[in-house]
Amino acid sequence: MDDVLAASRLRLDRAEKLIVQSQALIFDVDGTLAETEEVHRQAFNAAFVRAGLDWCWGRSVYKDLLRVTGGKERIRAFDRLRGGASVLSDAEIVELHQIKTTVYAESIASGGCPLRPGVEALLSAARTRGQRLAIATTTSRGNIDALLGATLGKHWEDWFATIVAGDEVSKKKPAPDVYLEVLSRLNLSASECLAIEDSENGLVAASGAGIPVLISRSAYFRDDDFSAAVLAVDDLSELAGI
Ligand code: XBP
Ligand code: MG
Repeated sequence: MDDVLAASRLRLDRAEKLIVQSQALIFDVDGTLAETEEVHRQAFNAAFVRAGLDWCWGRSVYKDLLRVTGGKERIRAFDRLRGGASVLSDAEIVELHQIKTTVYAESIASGGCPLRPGVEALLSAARTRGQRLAIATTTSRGNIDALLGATLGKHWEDWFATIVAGDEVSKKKPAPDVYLEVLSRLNLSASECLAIEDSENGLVAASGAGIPVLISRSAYFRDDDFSAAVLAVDDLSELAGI
């Protein structure tokens, strides 16, 4: 028991050092900054209705589908999973995803999803310490704008040194591309940064780029394997004392 306590104390100490001493904190968006995945799921379902498809993703199906990162890729994976011939062409997937993005962004912009506990406090504390902030996400650029405009205000972009969204890199998470692009734009090495993520896909992506990872567990990814993370917390308010 003493060994377990000592090990968790060590993890917490390392996480605290990384939070305070890193040159930059790099944040995932979905699940990390806000519990957005339910809003995404409902937006997908609304888009299916508008497109005349008889698809409906319940929570359990969506949990499995979340293994596929990116909305367009998720739609394509579901279409293939159903067996038989694919219903949708690439162009139709892009169109369907555009409807989903509009529904999602409208819902988020109307204040439908607050930041998770401890998020704004960590962002503000990092700015006060002179650390740079960045975003490395799979989601579309307009969705980040909708979420952070509604929560941090219209000057939210001033908070971040750089923002890299899913369609700006060739491979989405769990590939490391989005994190490698952030490092290159920040002109920092991986060990000078800390990534804050909520999913195993995100952990693999950031770790693949060599960046240490702090996990803030979210609703859909609570049971993922986070053993490679520096620390996993239930939400960032657990670190409020730092
Ligand atoms: C988030 C995602 C996103 C959203 C949908 O992954 O996988 O695809 O579910 O966003 P992460 P889009 O948090 O690891 O970045 O529909 O805009 O692609
Ligand atoms: Mg996430």
